[in-house]
Amino acid sequence: MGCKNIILLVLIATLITKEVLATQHVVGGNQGWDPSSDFDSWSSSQTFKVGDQLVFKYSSMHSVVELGNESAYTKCDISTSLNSLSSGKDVVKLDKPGTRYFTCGTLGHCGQGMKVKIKIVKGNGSSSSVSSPSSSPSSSSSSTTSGDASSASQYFASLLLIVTISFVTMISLF
Ligand SMILES: [Cu+2]
Repeated sequence: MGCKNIILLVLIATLITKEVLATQHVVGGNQGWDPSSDFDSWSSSQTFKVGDQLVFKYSSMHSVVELGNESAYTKCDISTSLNSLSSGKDVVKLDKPGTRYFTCGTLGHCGQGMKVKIKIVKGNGSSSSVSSPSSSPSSSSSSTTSGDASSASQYFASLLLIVTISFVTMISLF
């Protein structure tokens, strides 16, 4: 077996793994977490699944504040914040379906449009019946609980990759 075939196989395995594994969504795309980004059109261009991650990249003049509900989001009411981040490169795990609201903690930035609404759907196996808004997502904070289904598929994907790579390595040796 030639070297090219091995590279090809590893490439395919990597692609499969990427498909199954969680996606990282860089909030705002290339411009990142910045007032110049159009977050509404950015978020509507993405599909957020349970197990995916949001990545907020920004300069020190900004921060990330998670808001508890739609009305706080609409009114830019930061007093109800659930969580606040300020590292400049924050990763937020989307651990369950529902809607989450994020804005910038810097005075005035929310009003300038620096806010984003994230609708999270159940991952894997395009299940169309996802309980959308209605129920007020009051409690949605950290990322301690990992969705069983998504972590199982992640485990399977990693296993698949390891098996494929070792298989290819063995073939190339003999
Ligand atoms: Cu800001």
